[in-house]
Amino acid sequence: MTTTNDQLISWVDEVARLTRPARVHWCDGSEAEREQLIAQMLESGELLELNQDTHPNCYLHRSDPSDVARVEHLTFVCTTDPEDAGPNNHWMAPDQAHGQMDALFEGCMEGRTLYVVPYCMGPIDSPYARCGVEITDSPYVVVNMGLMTRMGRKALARIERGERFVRGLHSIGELDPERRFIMHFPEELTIKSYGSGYGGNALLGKKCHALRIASWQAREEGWLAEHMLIVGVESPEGETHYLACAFPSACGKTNLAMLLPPESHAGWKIWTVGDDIAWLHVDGSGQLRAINPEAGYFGVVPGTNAKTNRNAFDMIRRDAIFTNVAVTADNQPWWEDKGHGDPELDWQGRPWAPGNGKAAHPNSRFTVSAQQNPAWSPRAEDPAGVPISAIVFGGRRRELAPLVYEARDWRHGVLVGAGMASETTAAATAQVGVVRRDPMAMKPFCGYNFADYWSHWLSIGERTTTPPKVFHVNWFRQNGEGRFLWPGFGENLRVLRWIIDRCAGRAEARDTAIGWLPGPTDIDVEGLDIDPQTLESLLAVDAPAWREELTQIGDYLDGFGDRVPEALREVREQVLARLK
Ligand code: OXD
Ligand code: MN
Repeated sequence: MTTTNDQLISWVDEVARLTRPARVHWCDGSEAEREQLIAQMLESGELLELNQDTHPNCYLHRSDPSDVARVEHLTFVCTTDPEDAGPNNHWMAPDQAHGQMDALFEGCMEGRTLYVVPYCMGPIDSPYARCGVEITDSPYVVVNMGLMTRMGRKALARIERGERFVRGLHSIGELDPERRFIMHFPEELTIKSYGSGYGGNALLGKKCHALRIASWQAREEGWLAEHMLIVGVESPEGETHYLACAFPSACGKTNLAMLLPPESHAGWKIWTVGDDIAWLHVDGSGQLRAINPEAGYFGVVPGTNAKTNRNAFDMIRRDAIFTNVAVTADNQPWWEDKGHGDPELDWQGRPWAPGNGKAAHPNSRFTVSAQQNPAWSPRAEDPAGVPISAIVFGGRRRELAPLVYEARDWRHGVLVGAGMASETTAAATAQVGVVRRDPMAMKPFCGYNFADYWSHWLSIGERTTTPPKVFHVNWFRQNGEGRFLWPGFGENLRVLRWIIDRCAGRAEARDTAIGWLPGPTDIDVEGLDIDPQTLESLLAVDAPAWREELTQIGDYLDGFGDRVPEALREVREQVLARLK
């Protein structure tokens, strides 16, 4: 297979001259190709077979121990004007970055195969979808891209019809942390990633394209690329609302997207459209709609069990790739809180010893096709996407943020998103558990200046006939002893119901300084083991602490200087005034 697209041919030729691979393979995305790649990786040891009786077609990949998460400190946005990348990104001048990267890429594929991976982000027939081509020397990346995107012939056909495509060049290089960089050139729709095989750094369709480059493209074209799950909630009466929810990495997006209604909620159904990324467009009638650009899930494994996420637990029993989990004596995948079995070998393949830390890496992952999810929504293939009733922001906050509150209007909602903060997790290599500002859960992913991004958000609201309501949730409140106040998981449906009822004009709320909050009887807690004081603390607004928070948000916004939209500063002052 090759192509009729001259631009693509000349780019592949140019890369091949630089990287000097032993051979070039154009990926067609076929089953035969996938089988051949898996056979080759089993032979080389890049993949290990898991117990095929209990986990048919499941494989384990053990990454280099230094290469287990995204590397934000090595991730750059390279724009001509540094102000366009903004204080939220590491910046390098495009010429310098190209020079530095091309020096790394020179000859790096000697003796290896160069794979050309055409892919489409979004339903293949959707006008909202966008294409890219990733060149990589990693068969693990190819197989994962095959699960995570619409990869191969059909994507290439779109590109051959003349569509612009994002160019992503990737090599695992020497997997040396000293020679590792993830560079984005949004003005050229180009990505260069060297020295890592980890999902967010190497599966370029995901964070690099569908968020960093796409957010830039989205601003130019008038839409939004967001770090959001998309979930459909269907009532027993058959009314379905779709919510787009932004949470930072490893804060339960996958769990919420495929939530299993608790027994108390017989007749309710949850439909997963997406678990990580949403592309949002205002349609011709002024309705906000969302597509999931991805076709698979790259989810955090530890903590997944029959109670926390039965759908995910079932879906990763076959045709899944596991990265950095432990294995049992009979070669089944194992992770902390799996609920049964014992580890025999840890994620590095060493005999399991408690002194060596967790058996599965805290950021160990599964990759599976979205269609394996029992809650998968066929609307995920709808070229027009799904209509969005509400935007939900959320963080991991031990204190302060109540279980749920509603912003007064779209402008206030943009401030709620811009002021988000969350405790850091193992999804990135840095300290875990420290609270940091993570606006719209996009801190690691916005491909341009946050100040311009907030202006763009404000303008999207203006283009809708009725902007969706905006909410903030926090499943992670703790008491003084570190015990979670809210049961979370399936029970989160109770909060989603209040959100939906607010959208439909059916639910009560009380007016507070920070927005609309449910009163203690507005959320259905029947059958939950939760005492009135706990509920009260979950729904309380601590005015002095919020004043401090709003002051910190003000300082944070000031860090972005004059480009911060005036409307955002005004709403912040209004909220602060109400707190006084
Ligand atoms: C992810 C992440 O992998 O956010 O989705 O890190
Ligand atoms: Mn994510």
